[in-house]
Amino acid sequence: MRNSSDWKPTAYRTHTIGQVVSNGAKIIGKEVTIAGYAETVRGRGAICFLMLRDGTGKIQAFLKKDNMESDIFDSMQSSTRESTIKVTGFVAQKRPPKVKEGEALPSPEYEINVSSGEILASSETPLPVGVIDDVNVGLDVRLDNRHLDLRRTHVNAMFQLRSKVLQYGREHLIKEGFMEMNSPKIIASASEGGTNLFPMMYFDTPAFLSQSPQLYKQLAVLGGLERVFEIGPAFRAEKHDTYRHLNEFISFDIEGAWMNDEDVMGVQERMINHIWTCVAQNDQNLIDSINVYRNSQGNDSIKVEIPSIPFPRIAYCDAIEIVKSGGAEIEWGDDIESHHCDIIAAKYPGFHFIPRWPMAMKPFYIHHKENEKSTSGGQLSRGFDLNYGRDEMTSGGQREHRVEILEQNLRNMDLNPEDFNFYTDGFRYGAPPHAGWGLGVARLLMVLTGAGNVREVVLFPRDRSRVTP
Ligand code: AMO
Repeated sequence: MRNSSDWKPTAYRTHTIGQVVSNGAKIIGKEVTIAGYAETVRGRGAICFLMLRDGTGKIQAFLKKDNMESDIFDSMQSSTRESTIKVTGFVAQKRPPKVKEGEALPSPEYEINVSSGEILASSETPLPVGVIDDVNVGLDVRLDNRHLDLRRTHVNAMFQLRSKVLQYGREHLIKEGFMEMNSPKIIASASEGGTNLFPMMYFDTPAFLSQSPQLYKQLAVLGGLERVFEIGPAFRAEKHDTYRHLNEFISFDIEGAWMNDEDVMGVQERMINHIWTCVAQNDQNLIDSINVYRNSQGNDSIKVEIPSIPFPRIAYCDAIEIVKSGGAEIEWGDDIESHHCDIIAAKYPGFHFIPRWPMAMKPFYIHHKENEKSTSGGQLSRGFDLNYGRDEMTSGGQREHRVEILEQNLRNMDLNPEDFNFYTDGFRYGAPPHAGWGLGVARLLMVLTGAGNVREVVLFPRDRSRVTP
């Protein structure tokens, strides 16, 4: 439940339910108007108890036919669960429960003695997804009815945590001198390879949905914005159907001038450490809500363990050796796949960086690693990943800032430099060395919340089989 101590009255309520619950002693006897969802409707004859819930708390509303217009009473008494209801009444202390002799009384609870009210919108029955009952429905049904699924306490807590993670991340980057930017989402050429693009028509011209803010965050830095970040959608027409891939995801990107790969890895680990520290300090109530649900399903509680920094760095070449010694088949130049990551994670269970990937495996904008080749003579790069367990969280690296090399990289990857003039032109008039990364927000949230699927932490996911709601 959200802390609403500073929320102002609105057209529909004088107080949030949270304000009444936490200030009951001060406002006892006072008339208030609150509004919420009818979680339960009980009582027969001339009395009725409504349990009302808003985003900030729950409170019992007590209705007596003698105290109000009888048709309003009747409509409230026959209202359906989850209908939205506004009531006006007096704050009263609930009768304390009976306790055994010698036992301390629990702290007082409050209720509303209702004098008038209104049903704002009735709920249909039955509910396709139970809000307080533990009805077993699959993820697909939940996503089809996300508007109701979200009313469940632990699901709501997940999305509050998501908002907090972005807030703490932003906060940290701003403190380190980064400023927020927005790049276009309709673009003319690919940044991350041409096969994953969603094509579209931009009036009479073919265009694409953006795969990444990559080229634009670099242009912003070349232009003198020095340190930028962006939290925005990226679209990939990948035919993956996994727990960690979506076709639209939120990418949390940074780019900084006068920085190399190691510098921006530092920014990333400090940011993640800050996010975890803030969640541990401020949001244990959200973690508790998630744990109540997890425990009810027979799962262990999650704990917010603040990752110490620096995170381990396992150079790509060493990672390959670890995987080999774990018995899996892999060669220098191969991708490190999930089952390989399991072997590495057995040794490095928390966040860990994998720097210095082979140049040939990285996009054209990545800078090569000077004076360092693999034992097999392959060119290394200043590109890195951040992993947790079997999942990649982030890719990043230092960027090539010399236009001749950049154009050669494009040609090496069978791309036409002319298609990238809008980008390479940015490098023709002096370019600072720079570096950055892109972090998948949903993947980070999976680590924090223990979710086993990115769809749990994305409000309205887009995958191969879902474009609604
Ligand atoms: P990359 O393509 O590795 O790098 O993406 C960065 C991070 O975004 C997340 N991610 C995804 N999340 C969900 N569904 C997907 N289909 C998906 N694809 C990627 C991952 C990944 O690590 N321009 C570079 C970043 C940079 O160098 O600054 C880029 O986009 O967590």
